[in-house]
Amino acid sequence: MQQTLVLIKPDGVQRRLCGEIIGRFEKKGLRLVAAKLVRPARELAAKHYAVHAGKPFYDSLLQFLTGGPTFAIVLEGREAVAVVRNMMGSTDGAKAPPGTVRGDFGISVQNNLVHGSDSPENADLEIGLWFQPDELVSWTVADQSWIG
Ligand code: IDP
Ligand code: MG
Repeated sequence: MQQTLVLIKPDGVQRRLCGEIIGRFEKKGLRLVAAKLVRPARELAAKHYAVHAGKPFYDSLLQFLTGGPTFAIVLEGREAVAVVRNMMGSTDGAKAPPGTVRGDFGISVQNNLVHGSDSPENADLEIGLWFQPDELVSWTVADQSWIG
């Protein structure tokens, strides 16, 4: 079953939106397989956002991500990567449609509440950055056959 890495970024934690955001993903049918509050070191933040190294917003982005606790979670489910990306909304909160996390709660480009892996391959890489293998818990949802 597909897995994806979700980060509730420091602005989401500071704004006490962890429960709201995780609740949306749970109600959709995704299941939690790992979760922890992390204050990432710059090295972890730099690896996570390595693809953006050299861009004008890169330094500010690393300062943002290392500036407070982040809630890191792994979610599992059918098409988990695409489902989370759709529910997040586009990068800029001012443009993200209502009904999405960024569209409902954010208006900033950088401080946009949530990260979700953008492909199954990157999900595997990112899960490996943020979690040890034994931190992922495999479990069966009792009503799985009703959810799909
Ligand atoms: P994504 O999170 O929607 O996949 P990316 O383009 O991968 O967006 O950018 C990673 C993160 O970098 C964004 O979520 C946002 O926090 C930040 N970011 C992206 N573009 C800008 C920008 O133009 N200015 C400031 N921050 C940005
Ligand atoms: Mg991205």
